[in-house]
Amino acid sequence: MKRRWIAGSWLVIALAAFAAVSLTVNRGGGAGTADAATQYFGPKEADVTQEEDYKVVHLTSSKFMWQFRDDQEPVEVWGYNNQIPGPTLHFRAGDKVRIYYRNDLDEASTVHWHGLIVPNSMDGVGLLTQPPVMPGETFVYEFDIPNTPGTFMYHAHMNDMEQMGNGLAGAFLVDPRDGGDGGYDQDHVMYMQTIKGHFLINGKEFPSIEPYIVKKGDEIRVRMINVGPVDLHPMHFHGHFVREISRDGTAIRGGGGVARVENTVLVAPGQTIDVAVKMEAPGKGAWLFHCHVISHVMGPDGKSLNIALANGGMVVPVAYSDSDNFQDIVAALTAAVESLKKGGIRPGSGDLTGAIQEMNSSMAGMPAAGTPAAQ
Ligand SMILES: [Cu+2]
Repeated sequence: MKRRWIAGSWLVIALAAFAAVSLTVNRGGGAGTADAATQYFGPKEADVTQEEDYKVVHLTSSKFMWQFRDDQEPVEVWGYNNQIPGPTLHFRAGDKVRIYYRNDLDEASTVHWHGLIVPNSMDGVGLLTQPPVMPGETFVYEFDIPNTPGTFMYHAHMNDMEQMGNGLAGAFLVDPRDGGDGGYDQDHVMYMQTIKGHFLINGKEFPSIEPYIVKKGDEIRVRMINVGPVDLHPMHFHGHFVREISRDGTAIRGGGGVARVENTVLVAPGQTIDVAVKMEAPGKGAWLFHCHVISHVMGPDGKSLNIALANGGMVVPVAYSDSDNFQDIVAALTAAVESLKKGGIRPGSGDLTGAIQEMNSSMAGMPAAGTPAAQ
């Protein structure tokens, strides 16, 4: 079941966050209030049931219609359980899992558990480690989750270019056996995929990608996963440095050195990189976390990112809900999103001037150029 992205959702999410913050403040004595357990943000997780000692999930591959942006017509994709990406599989190290895979495509397929070391017969390479799962058939995968907590993926492993290229993949997360996992304030899955010329994060392109709503001092984890069959994505975070904490599910230990700290993280196809980010941007405000291959921040009709000209692609807005001007930020972004949804703004057209005027009025309360932002 896909989440419905409603018009003005930026406003809804942002104001909900703002309300939550206000609520905390109003309670009084908020200082020292313990944070809730890590909040998880990402694609919908698979439903898990129990059979004997096994945790059980069901995956069904099929073709269905999917909207990359809520203001565009749905297009046909191939995926698992009628969602892009497929449901996130989320287990603990040591779990015994049983995955019923049913193939409702009109061609053979299999599923590969990418990055997890499983018995060879469960590795999911069609015609090499198992017979192809034919249309209408079900194959049962069973294996123990290895003791390697981290971020992984799963994907089809037959006719790969077409099957993965149309969407047959998902995220696979493994928590430590004791369930404890770093104590981050937020845990985000940033699942990158290209389908039919659309550059997607969590199955959507900007402006239908959910923003990160943070507070100063938060530490967030972002689990970056690149499932695209071809493209590399240098993910660039304005205003923040990130610290790599894991690659391909393997924790990066200090080892006397310093963990890689950078501003742009290159994620290759088939790779996962987890980063931790301390949210301490100067003046709080709103920042972009986006792919720096500029053609990946364009829609299929070739308009590249400028907040007024944005036309899609791999852009995650990040906004501090405790900014003094948070309501102005929300208004400006909402105006930008709404103006581009009217069919896109073309440079040189009257639309652009009008849209920029509209945004300028929304940004009236934001710091003027040259004004040092308050910390
Ligand atoms: Cu990219």
